[in-house]
Amino acid sequence: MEAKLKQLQEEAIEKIEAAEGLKELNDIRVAYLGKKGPITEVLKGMGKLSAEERPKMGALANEVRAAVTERLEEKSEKLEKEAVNKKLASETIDVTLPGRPVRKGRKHPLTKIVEEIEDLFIGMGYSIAEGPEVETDFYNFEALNLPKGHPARDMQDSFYITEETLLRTHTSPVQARTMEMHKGKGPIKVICPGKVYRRDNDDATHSHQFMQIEGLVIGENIRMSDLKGTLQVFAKKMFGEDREIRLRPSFFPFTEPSVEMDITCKICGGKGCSVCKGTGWIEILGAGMIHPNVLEISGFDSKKYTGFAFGMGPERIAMLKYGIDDIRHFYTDDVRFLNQFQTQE
Ligand code: FA5
Repeated sequence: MEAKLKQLQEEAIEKIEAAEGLKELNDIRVAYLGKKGPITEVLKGMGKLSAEERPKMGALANEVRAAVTERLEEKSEKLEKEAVNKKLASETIDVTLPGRPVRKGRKHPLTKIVEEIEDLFIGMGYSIAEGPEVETDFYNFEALNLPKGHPARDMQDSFYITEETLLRTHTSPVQARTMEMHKGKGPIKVICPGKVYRRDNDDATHSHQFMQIEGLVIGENIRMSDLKGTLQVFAKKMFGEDREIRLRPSFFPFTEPSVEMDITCKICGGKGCSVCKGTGWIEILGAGMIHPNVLEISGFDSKKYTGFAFGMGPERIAMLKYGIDDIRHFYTDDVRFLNQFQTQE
């Protein structure tokens, strides 16, 4: 029996040494140490032994079990370590490989134009003011000298939400809100960029949703010449030093006098062509000196304070600057159009 046990030990250890995987090792454990294994079988014959030999054999059997178990554990640890090392080696990252290019989004041409205009005015000491797109009738019209029923309301076809609220038709309500916030005290020097909405039919130069940038300056002794000088600086910085401006009389209920500003046509240099409809000039914005009624409605003393305001459409400005022939390109997300602006960050 002793020889048999020793032989089983050698046999099991040989197999353990030769084992190549954890599963194989487990099979060996079950085969040799399990209830139906050969060691247990041998021990079952202990009953036939003498009382002296029985404890000796029992101790030997335990030694064999312990030796096999120890080897199994050692080998299992070794195989586990090897498996981990193999996995680590296979998952090593080669940091010298070139990375995959990430496709970067770019700013929309309209965003770029708005930011360019903002920067230009910030450079002249303006700050930025914003207001809600869903506006009250009061700020959109009444505070701007356009009481209910005023015929000039027809100049801006509106999307009404309720009797008293609408999608703002221009950025001028931000003027009114800013003035109200200043509680009758100047100076004020802001520009107000944002989206506006009108029930205009979409065509090459009109959109039912578009952007505007409003300018507002209030102080003591602000004159028409300040407005003209400001607009001249803006036009030359935006379109080039060689461009001239002209102011034409116009009408807005919130400014008096009111003007529209034209710049010389880039295509013909002022001689007249199809783009400027033969006039040599292209209209860019509306402006004027703030009407005393508007100053008073917003709490400013119109004897002490004067001011000017202007409102422009960045889409139209971008169209002129980049030679874009249809305003709808800004809103149809055609990447062939958008990609043309990728170099100008
Ligand atoms: C106004 O909206 C005035 N609030 C501007 C103003 C402000 C005047 C302060 C005086 C003092 P007007 O309706 O002309 O004015 O619009 C201003 C600019 O918005 C236009 O010059 C044009 O560039 C742009 N615009 C008007 N309607 C549309 C439209 N449907 N689609 C695209 N741009 C438009």
